[in-house]
Amino acid sequence: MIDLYTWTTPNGRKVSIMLEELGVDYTVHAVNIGQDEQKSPEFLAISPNNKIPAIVDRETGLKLMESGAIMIYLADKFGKFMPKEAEARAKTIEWLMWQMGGLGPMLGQAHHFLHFNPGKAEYAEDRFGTETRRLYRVLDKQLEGKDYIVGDYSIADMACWPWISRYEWQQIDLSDFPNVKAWYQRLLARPAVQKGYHVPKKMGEIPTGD
Ligand SMILES: N[C@@H](CCC(=O)N[C@@H](CS)C(=O)NCC(=O)O)C(=O)O
Repeated sequence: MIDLYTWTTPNGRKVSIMLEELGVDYTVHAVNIGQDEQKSPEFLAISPNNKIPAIVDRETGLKLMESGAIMIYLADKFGKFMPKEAEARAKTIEWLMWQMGGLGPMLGQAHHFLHFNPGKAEYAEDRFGTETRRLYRVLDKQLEGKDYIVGDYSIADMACWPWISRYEWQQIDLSDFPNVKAWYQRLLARPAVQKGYHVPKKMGEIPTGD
C-alpha cells in the first residue's frame, strides 16, 4: 500500500495519474498548500523540502519526495511504464528530467507571472512566456510521428501531461502545436488520467485541448 501526500497541482497529479495507471491500492492524504499544510512538522518528516507530492511505501517504510524520483521508484517497483533495456530507459529518464528541470519550473513561473500576476513584471512575462513557447516547440518536435514521448506510454508522458493541461494559464493555443495537441487528447482519453487528475479532489473540468 502506498500513502500519497498531494494537492491539486501538476506535480501532485503526475503521481496520482501514475498510481491510477498502475491500478495499485493507495491512500490519499490531501495537503492543502494554500493553507500552508506542507509546512507542518508531520509533513516535513516525510518531505524535507516541504513540497508535495510525497509518498510513503507502507511495505518498506520508504519515504520519498520529488515527483520524478517517486515515478522512477514506482516504475521499478511495479515493473511498468519504464523500459528495462538500458538505452530506452535512459531516453525515458532524459525526458522525465527535461520535465523536472525545464518544463515544470518554467511553466510554473509562467503561471505566476502570466496568469496570477499579469502586468506586474514585464520582463518576467516576456522571459517565461518566451521560454514556455520554446519548450512547447521542443515537445512538438519530439512528438513528430509518435504517439508518446519515448517509445511506449511511459512516466515521461505522465510527468509532462499535467503541466500541458494548464495550457490556458500559459497563454498557449494548442492548435499552434499539433503534435502536442494530439498527444494531449490521446492521454486525456485514458480513464486513469481522468481519475488521477481529480485527486485529491475535483476542482473543475479537465481542459479539452480544443
Ligand atoms: N521538484 C518538485 C517540485 C514540487 C513542488 O513544487 N510542489 C509544489 C506544488 S506543485 C508545492 O508543494 N508548493 C508548496 C510550497 O512551495 O510551499 C517535484 O517535482 O516534486
